[in-house]
Amino acid sequence: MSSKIKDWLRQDRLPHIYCTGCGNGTVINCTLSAVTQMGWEIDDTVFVSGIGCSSRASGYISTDSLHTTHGRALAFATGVKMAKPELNVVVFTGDGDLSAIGGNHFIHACRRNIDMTVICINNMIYGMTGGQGSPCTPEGKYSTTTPYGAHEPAFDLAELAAAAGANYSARWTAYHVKQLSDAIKTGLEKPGLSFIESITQCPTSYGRRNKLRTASDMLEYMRTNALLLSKKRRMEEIGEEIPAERFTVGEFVNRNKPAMGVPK
Ligand SMILES: Cc1ncc(C[n+]2csc(CCOP(=O)(O)OP(=O)(O)O)c2C)c(N)n1
Ligand code: SF4
Repeated sequence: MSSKIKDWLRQDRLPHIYCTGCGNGTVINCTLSAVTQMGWEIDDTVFVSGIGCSSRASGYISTDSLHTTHGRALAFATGVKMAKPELNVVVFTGDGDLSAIGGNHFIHACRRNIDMTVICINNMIYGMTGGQGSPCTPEGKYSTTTPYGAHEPAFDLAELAAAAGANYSARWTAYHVKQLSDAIKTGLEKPGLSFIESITQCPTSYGRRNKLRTASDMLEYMRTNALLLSKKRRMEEIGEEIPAERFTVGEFVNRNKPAMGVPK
């Protein structure tokens, strides 16, 4: 870790609460790598999050930060941006925080295209509260509330952000460290709402119920099943069947529509 990234970490909050093998640290590291490349100042940057393991991330960063109520990170972040557009606003959120209790805020923050970067750590589960199914639990997968396998189709958050109006939307995983850091940096540079989703391992609440007990099992799962968006589109064109287990990664949208909260 470069000393510049260390400067952005709140050393007095360590050790962190995360379980052994949790992927949240990787996403924090990718984010701070992108932030330091931007040359941003700590005093000009605010991190906002809701509630959940992933949302604890804002507390480990040495900027001013808001660890808010469950599902309301984007509402608080919108308030910060509207009051002080000159600040850089970055949001950490979980799949439950963002797309279950916070789903409506997500859609409307994208529709308004508010100038912030939203990083969703999607571990496909409610991690902090013991492994309940979330709107992102893939069909057929096990959780404490889907003991026979999830029956409902999962949300595709990156597609949702693009459809709702965000200027930038990308999905990678905690295995794709370089691509994830680059996508976050593109998001930080982009005026308007940037959404970056990272599929991330939670061996404790998701892995152990889905035959992926260790972090390396889960990283191997991501490596094998991530399908580049461009490749998926080619497969669809030629009518090739896409196995249910596979999920798309890449850039879903990158455009420059008018945005709210962009500093003048
Ligand atoms: C209004 C409200 N409802 C429920 C909770 C309990 N709660 C805390 S964290 C959490 C789920 C977190 O899941 P997710 O956002 O996916 O984050 P993760 O812990 O998986 O990173 C829930 C339901 C709460 N704190 N507040
Ligand atoms: S429960 Fe899952 S997401 Fe939460 S700290 Fe443990 S491994 Fe990470």
